[in-house]
Order: sequence, then structure tokens, then C-alpha cells
Amino acid sequence: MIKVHKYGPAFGLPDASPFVTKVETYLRIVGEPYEEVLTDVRKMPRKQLPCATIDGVIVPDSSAIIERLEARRSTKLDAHLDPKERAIAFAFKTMLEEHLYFGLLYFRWTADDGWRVFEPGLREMLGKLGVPSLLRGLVSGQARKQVTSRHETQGIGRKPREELAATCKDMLDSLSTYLGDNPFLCGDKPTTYDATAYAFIAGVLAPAFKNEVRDHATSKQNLVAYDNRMKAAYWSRA
Ligand SMILES: N[C@@H](CCC(=O)N[C@@H](CS)C(=O)NCC(=O)O)C(=O)O
Repeated sequence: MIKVHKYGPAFGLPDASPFVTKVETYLRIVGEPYEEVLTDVRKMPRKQLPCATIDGVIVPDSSAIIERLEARRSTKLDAHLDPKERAIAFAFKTMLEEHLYFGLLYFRWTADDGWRVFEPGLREMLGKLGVPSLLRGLVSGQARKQVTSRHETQGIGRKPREELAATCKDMLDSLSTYLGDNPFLCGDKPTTYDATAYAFIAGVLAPAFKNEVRDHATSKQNLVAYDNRMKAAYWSRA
């Protein structure tokens, strides 16, 4: 059985990390059973999660995990996409994972309103990993500094909040336009790209984090409907 190494469910989401949710959503789309393993990120090869144990080998990186699992399947999830559809879907995936992601980090880890919600969840996760309660504040404070430096290095985190939020809203607008009335990101059938799209749409819409980007996402009816459809199709069972 495939093992997914993860942070753990938080804020009403399957995992605190959208990249973990992406891998789990993919496994649910293809109907592959898996075991969830709450893992200390520091013990993983690249000090990041998700990782998956596949055939006894630990594979880091959500895209590498999905590629490896797809390689084992006789029918590929994306087989029906033509090269142009694939190129556009890949560009959207990259936008969400390499740009919107850093905006999400800002709203959870750096902005004081998000941190007030995020920190208690983080402390709970640290507790489940065995970090003594007296140390949890210190560890979460250090992690906050590290994460803030990640999105500042990427660049989006150096923008003033209003400009940063506008950048995130632009990305959601283009995602909403591309999705249109399709049941799935690329049309009538799910693809690997839906794993990313769902992970990020669910992450932005999480009711725990009330901010201007979430408000914008909730105004996009097709994004909300997509979130509900994907939840019902793939996340209604444990
Ligand atoms: N490219 C990686 C990104 C994974 C990633 O950024 N994971 C974050 C959580 S969302 C992490 O573990 N960060 C810890 C760190 O970088 O120190 C993937 O697709 O799996």
C-alpha cells in the first residue's frame, strides 16, 4: 500500500499543505488506496512534505509522486488531452504551485490576522509530532520567520498587502475563466491537473481564513461549485 507522508488535517482541509492535498486528491481520483502517515518534515529527504513511500522507496515532491504513479498505470489520466490542452493546464498548475502558493503562505503565516488562526493549528500539529508544549511557541515562531523569508525571496511577499492580494485575485480570475462551466479543469474528465486545482481552490476557500482573497474566490460561483463537486466526488469518504 502506498504511504503518503503528511502534516495532517487542519483548518477543515485534508492537510495543512496544498501539495499533500494534491497527492491525496490524485490518489482518490484514480481510486488507489493509500495510508496516511503523519510525519516530521525534518526526517524527510528534502525536508519538505509531501513524500510518498511507493514500493518501499521514499519519493519526495508532489509532481514526482504523481508522475511515478502515473507511469505504473496502463491508462493515463491525461491521455485524452492534446498537446495544447496539456500545455495550458501545465501553465495553470505552475501558476498555482509556484505563485499563488506564496500568496497563500503570506495570508496564513505572515499577515497577523491569518497567523492568529494558523498558529494554534500549527501548535496542535507540533503536539501530535511529540514536540513538548513548552517548545511549541518557539518552534512555531522560528517556522514563521523561515516561511516569511520564503515568500519574500520568491518576491510576492515583498508587495504591500493590497498589491499582493490583487495579484492573487488576478490568478483566481484567470483560473475561473479557464474553468468556465466545465466539470473539471480541462473539460468533462478529471486529469492530474485537477489534483492541483482542487488543492489550491480548497485552500483559498477554507472558511477558517477570512481575508480579501477568500472573499474574492467566494464571489466566483464556478470556483465554489468546483470545490463542492470535487469534495463530493473525492472527499466524501474518509
Ligand atoms: N515542490 C514541492 C513543494 C512542497 C512544499 O513546498 N512543501 C511545504 C509545505 S506546503 C514544506 O514542506 N515546506 C517546508 C520547508 O520548505 O521547510 C512539492 O510539489 O511537493
